[in-house]
Amino acid sequence: CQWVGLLSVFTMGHTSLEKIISLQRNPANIRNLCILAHVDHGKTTLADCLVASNGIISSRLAGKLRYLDSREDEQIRGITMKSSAISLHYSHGDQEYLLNLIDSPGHVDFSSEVSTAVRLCDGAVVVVDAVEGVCPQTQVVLRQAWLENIRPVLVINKIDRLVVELKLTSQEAYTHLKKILEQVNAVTGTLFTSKVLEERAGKEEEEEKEGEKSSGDQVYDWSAGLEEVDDSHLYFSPDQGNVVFASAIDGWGFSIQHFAHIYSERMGIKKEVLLKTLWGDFYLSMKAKRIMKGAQAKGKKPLFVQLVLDNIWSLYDAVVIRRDKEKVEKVVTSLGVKVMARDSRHSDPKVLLSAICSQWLPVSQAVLSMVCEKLPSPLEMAAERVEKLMSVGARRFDSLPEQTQHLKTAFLQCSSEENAPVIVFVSKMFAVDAKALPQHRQRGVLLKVKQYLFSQSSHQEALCVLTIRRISACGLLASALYLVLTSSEEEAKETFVAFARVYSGVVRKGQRVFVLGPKYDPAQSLSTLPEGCSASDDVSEIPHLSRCSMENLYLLMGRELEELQEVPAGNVLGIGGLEEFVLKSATLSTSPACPPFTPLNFEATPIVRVAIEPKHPSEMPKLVRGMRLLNQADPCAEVLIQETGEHVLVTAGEVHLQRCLDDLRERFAKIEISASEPIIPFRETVVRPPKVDMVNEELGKQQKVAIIHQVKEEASQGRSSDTLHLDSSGLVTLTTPNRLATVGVRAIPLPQEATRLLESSSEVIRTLEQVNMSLREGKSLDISVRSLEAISDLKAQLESLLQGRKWRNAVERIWAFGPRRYGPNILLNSVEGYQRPSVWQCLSRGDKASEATALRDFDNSVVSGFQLAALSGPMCEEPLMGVCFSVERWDVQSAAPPQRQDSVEEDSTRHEATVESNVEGSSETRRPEVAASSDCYGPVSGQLIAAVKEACRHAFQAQPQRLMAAMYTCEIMATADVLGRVYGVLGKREGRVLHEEMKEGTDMFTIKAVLPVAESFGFADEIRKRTSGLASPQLVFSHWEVISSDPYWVPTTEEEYLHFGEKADSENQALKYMNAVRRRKGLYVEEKIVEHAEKQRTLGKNK
Ligand SMILES: Nc1nc2c(ncn2[C@@H]2O[C@H](COP(=O)(O)OP(=O)(O)OP(=O)(O)O)[C@@H](O)[C@H]2O)c(=O)[nH]1
Ligand SMILES: [Mg+2]
Repeated sequence: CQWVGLLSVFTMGHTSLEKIISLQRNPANIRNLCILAHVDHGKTTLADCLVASNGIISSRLAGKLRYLDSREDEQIRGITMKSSAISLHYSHGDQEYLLNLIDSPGHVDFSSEVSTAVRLCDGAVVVVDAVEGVCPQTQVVLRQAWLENIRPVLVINKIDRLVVELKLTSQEAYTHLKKILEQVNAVTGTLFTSKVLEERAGKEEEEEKEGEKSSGDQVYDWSAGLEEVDDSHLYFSPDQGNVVFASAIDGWGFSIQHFAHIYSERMGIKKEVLLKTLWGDFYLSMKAKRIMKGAQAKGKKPLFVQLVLDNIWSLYDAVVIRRDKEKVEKVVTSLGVKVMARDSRHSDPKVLLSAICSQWLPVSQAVLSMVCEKLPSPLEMAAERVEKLMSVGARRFDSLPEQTQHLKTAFLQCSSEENAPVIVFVSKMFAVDAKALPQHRQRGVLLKVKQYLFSQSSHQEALCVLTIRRISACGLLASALYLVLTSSEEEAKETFVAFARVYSGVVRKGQRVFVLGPKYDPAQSLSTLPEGCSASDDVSEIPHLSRCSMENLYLLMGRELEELQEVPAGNVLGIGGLEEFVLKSATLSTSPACPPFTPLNFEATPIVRVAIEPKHPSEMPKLVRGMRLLNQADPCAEVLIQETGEHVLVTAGEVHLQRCLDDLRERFAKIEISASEPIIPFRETVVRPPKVDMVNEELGKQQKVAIIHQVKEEASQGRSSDTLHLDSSGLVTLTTPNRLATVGVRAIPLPQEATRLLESSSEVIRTLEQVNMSLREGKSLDISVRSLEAISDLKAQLESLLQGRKWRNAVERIWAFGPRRYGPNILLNSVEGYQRPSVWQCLSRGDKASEATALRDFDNSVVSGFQLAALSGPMCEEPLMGVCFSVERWDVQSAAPPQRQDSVEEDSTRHEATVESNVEGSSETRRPEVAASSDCYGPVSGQLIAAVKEACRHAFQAQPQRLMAAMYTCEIMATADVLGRVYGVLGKREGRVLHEEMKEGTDMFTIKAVLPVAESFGFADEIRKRTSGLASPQLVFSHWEVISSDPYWVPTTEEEYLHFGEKADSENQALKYMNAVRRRKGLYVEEKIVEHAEKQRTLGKNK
């Protein structure tokens, strides 16, 4: 027991647990921050320096250990995959601060981990590589920080590369740094402008409503708002104190405050003056003994170069480049730093360099001071942010119940009073080995020592040495080793710890709280729950509300956890014992009035799917359990069982996939598994008939006739029957088996831009559908001005994209979107004489005209049929995209006996509701009368659904069909000499280069390209190999693209025969993709496997 205490000293560095606990009680001095950047820009290295400042790791190892990358695969691959938190103590001025620091991954595949980190913070340290500058993920993280309303500060890292690698002069480096700052500010500038414009639009709308009567003609000033709003605090500028220049690997960093302080003492210039002039176009005039403006014009050295960069450059020159011993000694004495003999004798000059730099300009001090001064404390949370967190979806904050609105003050006060309501948000669940929990620490640590002792990896060796050194310092090595060797291997058990933050109140160990599901509605429950209901009362009847108790509370210390008894508001913490109640994220509160927080916004789209099987079929239950655990432990991975019974894992990309598989194998399932080739998603669509044939000959009239003829022929051969009819214009008419209803459907390709608009507006369409649903149920929903605006925007844009004769009035006639009611396909009502309420009815509420129209019976069956058709197309049962089904005929003959008529109709209205939620289930809800009237063919609604679905499929097939492929965009940075090879790899994989640009001041090129997802597997690896690791691409899902080749194409003209041969099966990419999908799904694949079978036949005979 004695040494458990000692070990806790080891994990906490030179700050005691008691100290941290006392700091947790003073929210004014707490900073919750995360480190964000593009991949490899040095986040974890920087975090190392900060961690070392607390003595948790030795400063000699800082930058090499990457302490917060605690997973083995993170160490091996050298990238962060999980965000992890650590609490640090820092004294700044006369104040003591508690910093809850979260390191996040930069690789696109793990951007969901960034979302989970950003949600819990008030500020962010954005790191930018001084050579690479602003990269795609830099923009993404800045946007994420912006969307969550957290304040960023900037660290320009890896400045050593400017000296050593690019060999820039200090003057050139200054120009380069200025450019980087401009780039970063350009990104925030765009975010800011769009927000101001949006807000202004919202405000105007409200004013318009109020002021409509008073003044009709207001002049519209487009620049108003932009000028009034003060935006200076948003931009990064060294004189604002929100920029640090650093080299994390060499352990130095500074803000200009630091140098202003030094030089004001040394040169007798006022600090304020230096602060304003150290960065910018100022120079020191020796003659006038003054600081003057206009360095550039006069060809003078800017102050920043003269007073700051030159010092650093000459240090690098002396220590690293020329290795001039005498000069080094001079510098060392002039800087007044002490260097140990073993450092100055070390063969690697970097050791000496970091020994000097970490004393002269310690990066931790620069960054942490900036954090304390510039980032807000939990007390300064903006009201705007609170409202955003509390109003889920389209709801307006002021439409929430009064008690709920009251909670806003609790957020803003961040109070730890006894009576303050507890509000906690869990942003992710992470798995820990049960032995690593502090309750079981003794054995856990020992096992770790054992792991280190027997590990081969060099990183771990370093850790091992470190650990042993610590332990032996405590005189414990012998006993530790003894225990290690005698302790038996036990099967490790995973437990989950919630990664959370307390927004209000004090969380106590064992406390009971409500768990609020994402769909929980406080308005509904407040009316049913008794007043003053607490989490110990029974709430089983309230939907989306449950209770749990927080079994254990932990302080997050990187790879270690420390047990806590209570945690006051404003802190980040770990909570144990929630795995039964929380899947991935949740809101916890003692008040049932608390609304669930808005869901995290994930930038990554899960797109790579694989089917997973255990090597030994008998281990299936273990796999299922493992996949469940994985699903809980990863914010972004999805686990599902397909209709085919396959267990499918959906991940954001290749690296993410690899990590998930490793996790399954080694932690969650602990069995051998095999994963299928990645399942590539496709979309099916129709296009306008081509004007030229495959050999680029214009299709003459004659040939067109031939094609139509062919279609007709097909129709008469197989597709047409007595209930199905296809006319030459592509209209498909189909009659239900009982001959009571006939539908006529035509498929029309949507213009590309319209498809893209629908695809990107799925959230808006979903809201629209929700509103329509509640209107149909007779309820009204309070939707926010912003959502209404988005809906009317969408409508206007669609109208402008659907122009021309055939789209006349089409937007008004939209019947539904699909699949799943929000997809990028449209069902159009072109039935003569059928006026149904518009899908846009929420925009014209109160308009009497729209209320007069009513739904026809079975309206919903038509929609359901369309949904089914859009969900899986006839080519290879993949979802449709960009198809408009225009229903031109819908006749219902009433052949049922007249006395039964009423009952059918009555029933049909009841059906509406059930079909809504469950298409297949509708047949079970039919009533006996209907069964009678619907004869042997089943219920009318079911028949109609099937008929519409079939009609849509046939109409689809009557048009030229195409596959659509998912595309990645990738940005590759490569040096000039490997450029050719990058192009080679791209070309081989059907990639297309969009543009190529040279990064100014470097010899690097940035290439932006698109690449089909289907061709992307192994792409990153191949590029890395072919360029010896110099280029590394980041693949981000971008859009869907039509594959131009026709999978059903066969040559019809003489030229085509000549060109492609009779079978034309040589190079049809689309056909290849289509058949691969069909084969995977077990569908019939039409292809000749044996071409010339004679030989085989003879073989057979000879037997
Ligand atoms: N030259 C130089 N290299 C650095 C510096 N900081 C970090 N590096 C190197 O950059 C590489 C990436 O560093 P990490 O700290 O792992 O980067 P990261 O941002 O955490 O990367 P991810 O977490 O994978 O996004 C490592 O090889 C570091 O040694 C620096 O200041 N100068
Ligand atoms: Mg990292």
